Amino acid sequence: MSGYFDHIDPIKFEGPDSTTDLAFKYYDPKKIIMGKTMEEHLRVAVCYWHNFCWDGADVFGGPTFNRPWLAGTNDQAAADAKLDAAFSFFEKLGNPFFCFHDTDVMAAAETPQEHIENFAVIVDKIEAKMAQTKTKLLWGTANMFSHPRYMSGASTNPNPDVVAFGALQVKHCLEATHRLGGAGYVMWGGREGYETILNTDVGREMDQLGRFVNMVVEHKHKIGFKGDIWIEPKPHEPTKHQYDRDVATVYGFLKTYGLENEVGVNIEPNHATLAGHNFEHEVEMANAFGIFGSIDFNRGDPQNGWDTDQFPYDLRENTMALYYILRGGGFKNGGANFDAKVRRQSNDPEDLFYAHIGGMDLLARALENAADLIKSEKLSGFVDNRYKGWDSGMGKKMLNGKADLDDMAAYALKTNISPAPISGRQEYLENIVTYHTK
Ligand code: XLS
Ligand code: NI
Ligand code: NI
Repeated sequence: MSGYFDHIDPIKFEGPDSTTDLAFKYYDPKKIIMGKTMEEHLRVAVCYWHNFCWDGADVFGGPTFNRPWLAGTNDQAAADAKLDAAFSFFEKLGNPFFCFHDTDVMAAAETPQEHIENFAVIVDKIEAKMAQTKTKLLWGTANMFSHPRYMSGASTNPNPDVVAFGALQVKHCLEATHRLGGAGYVMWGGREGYETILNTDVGREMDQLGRFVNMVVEHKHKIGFKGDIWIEPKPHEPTKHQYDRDVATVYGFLKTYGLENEVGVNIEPNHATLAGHNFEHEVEMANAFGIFGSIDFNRGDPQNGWDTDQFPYDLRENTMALYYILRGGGFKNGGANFDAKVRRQSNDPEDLFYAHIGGMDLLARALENAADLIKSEKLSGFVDNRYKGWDSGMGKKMLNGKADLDDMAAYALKTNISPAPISGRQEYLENIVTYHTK
C-alpha cells in the first residue's frame, strides 16, 4: 500500500448543513429519485489518467504534484504503486466505478510483445483489486495518441504498420475490458484528424477509421463482449481538424460505415463547447439519433479555447444536461466520469478529493433539479403543445409518407391557410430553468 491517501478518512454523506470539508453535502448514494438511487442514476467513475498519471508538468514547467509513483521510470513497481494508490482513492471516495487507458495502468512498453506482457501483468492485478473492493469498471480505452508512433494518427495513420500497432492495443484493451466486466469501451480519436490538407488524403483516412471501428465491433462480437462501444467527439486539440468533431458528425460517420446500430457516443461538455455547441445540444442530438451512451462531465474555461478537463461546477448547465439525459431514459451502460483534472497548484492529495466531492455534489444537485423539472412538466408540456399539430391531419400524413409535395401544396391552397406566428416563449422557458436551479 502506497499510503498516499492514508491520512484521509472515507468520505461520507453528511448533508447540506455539514461543516466537514471532506464530506458529501448533496451526493447521497442511497437517496431515491424517480425510482432509482442517486448512485444508480449517476454511475460515477473516477478516471485514472489526470488523477494518477499526471505529475503537474505543463509546457512551461515540470512536475508539481509529488506523486511518489511518478517520480522515477514507469516500471512495474511504479505501476503497482499507482494501482494501490488509485484503488485506495476509489475506496475512500466510495464511488462505484473507475475507467482507464491501457497505458495509464501498465508499466511502459516499447515493442508489441512488451506491450502485451506488461498490460497482462497489470490486468491480473486490477482483477485482484476489483475482487477485494467494490469498485467496478465503467469503461476501458486504448491510448493511441501519446506515443510518438501515433504522431500522424492511429487508425488514420498513412502507415499501415502504425495502424497494426493500434489494432494490437485495442484488441488487448477490449479483451481486458470484457474480462474486467466493463460496461463500455471508449474510442477517443485524439489524433484521428489532420493538421494540413497539403499532406493528407482525407477520404482514405476516413475509410481507414471506418474499417478500424468496424473491426473493433466485429471483435466485440467475436469475444462476446456485451458492453457498449462509444466514440468520444471532439472538434480539435490535439489535431486541428478531428474527424469526430461533434455528435452529428459522428452520426454521419457511423451511418456512412454501417455502424449506427453498434456504436454510440461518450459526450464531453467542454468538447461540445469547443465545437460551438452547448452541452444539452449534444445530449439531445445523441438522443435524437439513438446513440446516447456515456458522459465525461468535464468543464472547460470560458476564457480560453482548450480542454481544461476540470470537474463540473455550473449548476444550470448540468441541470439542463441531466434534464435531457433523464428525458432520454438516463444512463444504461454509460455513466458519469469527470476527469477532475486539478490545477497545477493543487498539489496535495486532498485536492483530488475536493475535486471529486465537488463534482459529485454538483451532479447530485443537478440530478434533483432535473427530476423536479421533469415532474413539473412545464418544459415538456410546452414542447408537446407546440408540436401537437403533427399528431393528426396533414402533418401526420406527411410524416407517415402518405402525403407528398403536391398533396401539401393542394391542402395549403384549398384551405387558404394563413398561419399566425406563435411565440416561442424563450424567456418564459429560461425562467422555468432558473426557478428550478437550486
Ligand atoms: C481528451 C479526452 C480523453 C478521453 C479518453 O480530451 O477527453 O481524456 O476521455 O481518451
Ligand atoms: Ni474525455
Ligand atoms: Ni477532454
